[in-house]
Amino acid sequence: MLIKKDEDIKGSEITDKKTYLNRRSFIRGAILTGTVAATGTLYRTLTASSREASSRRKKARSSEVESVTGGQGAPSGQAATPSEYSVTDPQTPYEDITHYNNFYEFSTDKGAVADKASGFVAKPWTVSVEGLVAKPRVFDIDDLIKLSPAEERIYRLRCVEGWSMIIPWSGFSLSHLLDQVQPLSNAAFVQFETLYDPQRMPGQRRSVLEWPYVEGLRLDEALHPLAMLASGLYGEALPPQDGAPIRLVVPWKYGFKSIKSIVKIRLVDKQPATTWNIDAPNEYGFYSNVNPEVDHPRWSQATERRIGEFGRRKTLMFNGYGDQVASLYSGMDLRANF
Ligand SMILES: Nc1nc2c(c(=O)[nH]1)N[C@H]1C(S)=C(S)[C@@H](COP(=O)(O)O)O[C@H]1N2
Ligand SMILES: [Mo]
Repeated sequence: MLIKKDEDIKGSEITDKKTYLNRRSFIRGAILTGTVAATGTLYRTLTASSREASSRRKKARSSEVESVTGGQGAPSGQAATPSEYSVTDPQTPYEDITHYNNFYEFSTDKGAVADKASGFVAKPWTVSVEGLVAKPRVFDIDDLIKLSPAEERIYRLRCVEGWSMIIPWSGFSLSHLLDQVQPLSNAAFVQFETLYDPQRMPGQRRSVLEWPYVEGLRLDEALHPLAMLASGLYGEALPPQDGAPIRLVVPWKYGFKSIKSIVKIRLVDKQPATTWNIDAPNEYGFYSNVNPEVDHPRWSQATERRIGEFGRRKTLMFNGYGDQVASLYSGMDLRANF
């Protein structure tokens, strides 16, 4: 049967089989058209996007200069200082980054997320930082974004499904926010929560996942300078489909750890529940570090498809960030703690 072809499932579904079949019977008629639409979008962007992308890039570069002086007081994380953490791989075109998305709150079809999310207004917006902290605080998004100067960081993003992109985010290390609230000595983990609002996020009207989407990090992972709060992309405010107005980016872990549209950050003493682990604990662990040696139960993680490239490339341990992050896991069995 066409829709069960290995290639189709591998490239388009992170969901486990149970949910997949469930959902398929729920929207039986729609899934084939969805697959075709997604593929069409991808091919179109591969051929038509390079000109637009390079003009975006130029624009991104010129806004580095403007944003240092504060710009127009725009609420976005305009790209600013280039970062020492950037990789030099060629950047994925803006069109692909914004039209090939996983954001189940809007759609399970990567090619449809941008359209479904286009009316999403990420304002007003607050982020509550709470739990085991000395100074809990509800931040207005405009204040949060100004906590630390925006840096442009070009990071690899490796989805657990086996594709990857190179994305120029703007924002700053999550540690700057955590410093503000002063974690208590018994805080050991950080839990993150996405907005729950089925009116504005129509995908939440279906139980494809347990809502709201939640994620978590160990506190030392969260304090690692590579763990980033991003509010911009290519020097512009984050578009809804990429997690407006603010999202986490943890480049050494599979993409689903990089939770979008965050409204709550909670410091806790025990390892928190995480959405994909709740959904399929045998497939998605709490750590979810990119690891080419530990396969997903249903596919290999040894290689990946870089969006915009043909063929596959080797997946790197910790997504290529091993020099920076491997010490966080010294002495741990990364097969048991997948
Ligand atoms: N709230 C929320 N965050 C999410 C997701 C989601 O469905 N909901 N998908 C994750 C997955 S699987 C990936 S690969 C990345 C994709 O980010 P991008 O669309 O900006 O490339 O977002 C992650 N964050
Ligand atoms: Mo993903």
